[in-house]
Parts: sequence; structure tokens; C-alpha cells
Amino acid sequence: MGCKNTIFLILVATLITKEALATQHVVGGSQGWDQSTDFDSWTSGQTFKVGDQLVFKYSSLHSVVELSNESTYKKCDISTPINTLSTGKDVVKLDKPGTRYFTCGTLGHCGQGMKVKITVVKGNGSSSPVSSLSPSSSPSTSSPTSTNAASTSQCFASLLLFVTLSFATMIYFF
Ligand SMILES: [Cu+2]
Repeated sequence: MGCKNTIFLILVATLITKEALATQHVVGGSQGWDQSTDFDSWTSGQTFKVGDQLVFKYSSLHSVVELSNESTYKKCDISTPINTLSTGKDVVKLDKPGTRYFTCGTLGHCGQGMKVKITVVKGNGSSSPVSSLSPSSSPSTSSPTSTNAASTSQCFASLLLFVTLSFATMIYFF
């Protein structure tokens, strides 16, 4: 397998991985944004990464109010929201790591459990692609064809450079 082919394959894999990483999470799953949804059990099955999106789907009985901190979230204090949405199909981008707090703006709904706390993790998945490179790099110690070994290591070096650059770019764009 040629060096160029390998680089091309890695480029494709990187692009696919990047696509796969940007997940849309429909809040509450099939039940959506509603008082009857158990949001704690919904969030426990999800991983929220930087670059992902939340989608709130709900009827006109509800709205989405983003709160700034744990204290207002616990008290259901919606007097100082940092964002209010009401289209019925709102998309919220998770643009940085940290915790986000959402509740409903309709009187009483927050107290009925219509609130969700989202913990966003830095998710470039940088550990898996890098570690998957290392096993293929050490096939033998004493190869009879030294030129082959040299070109292999050169190829590996350029791959390493390429991967480093790709991740730098990905991190930059996230
Ligand atoms: Cu509501």
C-alpha cells in the first residue's frame, strides 16, 4: 500500500469521524420536551460533546428557557434567563465544554420536572485515531531491505505530521 493511499484513507476516515462526532440530540428522545419525560434517565444514556446540537421538540404549551447556573436551575428561578426559545423545534449548539441548564418557561412545568442539565465534554475523539496508528507501525525489527524500511519510516513521519495537522485544524474549527 502506497503512502499516498494511506494518507488518503486517513483523510477520509478523519472526515467521517468528524461527521459522526457532531450528533443531534433530540431532548427527551421520542417523548420530546414535555413534563412527562424523564430527563434524568434520558441524559444518562447520552454523551454530549462540543459541536453537538440539542433539538427541543414541543407543543405551544411549552418553551425553552436556558438558565445560567445550578442555583437558579434547582430553584426553578426563571427570572434571569440567558436565553429563551419558543419555536417548537429549537436547535441549540453545544459550542464549548461545561454545564448547560434548560427548563420550560410555562408556570409550574419546571417544578413538575421539566428541566434538564446537560454536561458538555470536549469531544474531538483524539485518543482513538492516534492510538490505532501505533500497532501498524511496528511490524519488524530487522528488515532485510533497508530502503523499504527507510521509506516506511518516512511515510510514517509524514503520516504523523498529517494527523497532527488534521487534529490541529479540527481543534481550531471546534
Ligand atoms: Cu412546559
